[in-house]
Amino acid sequence: MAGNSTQLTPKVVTKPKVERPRLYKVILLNDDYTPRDFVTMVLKAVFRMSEDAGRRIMITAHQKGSCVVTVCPRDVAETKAKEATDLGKEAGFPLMFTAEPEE
Ligand code: TYC
Repeated sequence: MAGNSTQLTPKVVTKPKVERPRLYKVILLNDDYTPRDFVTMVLKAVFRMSEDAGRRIMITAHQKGSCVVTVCPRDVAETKAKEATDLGKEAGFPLMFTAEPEE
């Protein structure tokens, strides 16, 4: 037989680990000053929600202190949280959205 045609089977097969990018939650925080209709309007404008969905999230934050608005990649979460917070600031309200990693 010409050459060495022995087939070697590797003993250890390493499976490449593909890490999923971590997702971030955008959280709406309650305050005592921002009007309810304004909060709902911001949710509709920034997070493309229906009136109904926006109102339900606003009421949940109002009653419980905070509410998860959406879960998405970090850059989107941070950009939207800032956009939404800035709309409140421009109108003179202390409306606050934060972005934090999911567990
Ligand atoms: N608590 C506010 C009020 O009574 C309304 C409000 C709801 C503000 C949710 C912020 O995230 C919020 N006018």
